[in-house]
Amino acid sequence: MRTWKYGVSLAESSPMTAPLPLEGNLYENMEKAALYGYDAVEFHTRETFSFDYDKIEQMKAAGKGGICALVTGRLYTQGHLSLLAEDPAVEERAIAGIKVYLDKAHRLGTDIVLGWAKGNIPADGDRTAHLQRLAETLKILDTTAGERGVKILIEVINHYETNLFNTAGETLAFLEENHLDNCYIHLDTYHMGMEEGDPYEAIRLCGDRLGYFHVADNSRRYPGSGQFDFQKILATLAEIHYSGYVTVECIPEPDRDTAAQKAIAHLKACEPQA
Ligand code: LER
Ligand code: MN
Repeated sequence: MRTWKYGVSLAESSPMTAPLPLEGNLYENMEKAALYGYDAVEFHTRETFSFDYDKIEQMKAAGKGGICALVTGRLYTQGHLSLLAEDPAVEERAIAGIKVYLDKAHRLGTDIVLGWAKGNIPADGDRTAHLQRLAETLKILDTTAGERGVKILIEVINHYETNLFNTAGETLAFLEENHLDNCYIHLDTYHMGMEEGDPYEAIRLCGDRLGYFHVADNSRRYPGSGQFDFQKILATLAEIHYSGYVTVECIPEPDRDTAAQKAIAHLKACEPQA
């Protein structure tokens, strides 16, 4: 029987409006997540965060969870850096920042999520030229990721939040055309609900290029609180032999602990039998 790997999102500090169920100290939350039945936490942090690598190793060995991904979004939201920045000095600092995440992910034995930190194409910008520049930048990072044995998980995000990589098809074509072999697709049920005509076909389209998967229900509250069919979603992931993490990234309502606990209970109840 296949085993599912579940993660839950965490930041040291996060408002109740953000879709991160857990908040606070990394190590305490790794332990809490493990207690709730998760295999790991996804950590949203700055590239400067100082990890206690020995402690994390000890916790992993003791079955007290691990880290399933480092999320780079704060490089953009707090550091105001992005790979598509118009100012070359800002772009350089963004590349350097992502390389620091890659180094840390390598030491932790995990992967990195690249979403907002890729940036946006300016409203009056030449789309083809910007995509070409992003491809060249990602090629550099793809090489570093390969050397570190780390995957770059490129999140497909709805068009209200970003103006590129809004669908699985668009993102897959970009990765394939540019031979970005260490970059993988990261889908999120919340964004798929807005952008994909058929979310199950989107999963099938990604196939073995699907590297990571976020789950929230249609209102972005915990899976099981709304209309999405998680039995069918997990069955489709099983169909493509997806072996990565299924990570809960949902609004912490009615409260953080209830959201995290109800989410995993629902996902486990939806796992395909046999
Ligand atoms: C991040 O994983 C995400 O899904 C974005 O919508 C930012 O919240
Ligand atoms: Mn997401």
